[in-house]
Amino acid sequence: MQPKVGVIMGSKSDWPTMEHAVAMLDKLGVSHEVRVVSAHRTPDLLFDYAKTAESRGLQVIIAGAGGAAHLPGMAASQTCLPVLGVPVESHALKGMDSLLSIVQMPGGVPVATLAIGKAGATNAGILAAQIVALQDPAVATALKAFRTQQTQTVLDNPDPRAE
Ligand code: RP5
Repeated sequence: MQPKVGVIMGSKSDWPTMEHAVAMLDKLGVSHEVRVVSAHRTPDLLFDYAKTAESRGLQVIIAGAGGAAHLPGMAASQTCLPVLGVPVESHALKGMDSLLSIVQMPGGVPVATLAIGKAGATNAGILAAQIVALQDPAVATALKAFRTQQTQTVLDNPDPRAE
């Protein structure tokens, strides 16, 4: 199926975080592709990927990176597609460096920045599905079912001490 979401990350070492975004896309039935694209190790590949994303049928890009995390911002500079940035938790600064690198875009080239780590990657997958759902009724239905089930799970388990 033609991918609607592109999931890119700066390094293979980002995968344990970014796999949570992909898991949500799988769960919600959103077609996607996954690539390692590094802003500083493969800059030409990054430019080519972002420049051709829209013409290849992508509707959203999820970009995860850690440290001096310029991947989401550089991707956003080369496309008008929405770019969702996931700050990957770094060893030295626990992802604060990644978060600030991604969130502090100068006005004019936005990156929608998620939380650090697993929660951010999970929410990036859900948010990408919400964007795709604007034009895809099957994904909209899957999203509503996911939210309903999530609510029901909390309501069904009111006692935090229960196994
Ligand atoms: C960034 O540098 C990547 O996104 C990764 O989070 C970080 C470390 O990369 P590796 O040295 O593990 O390849 O570009």
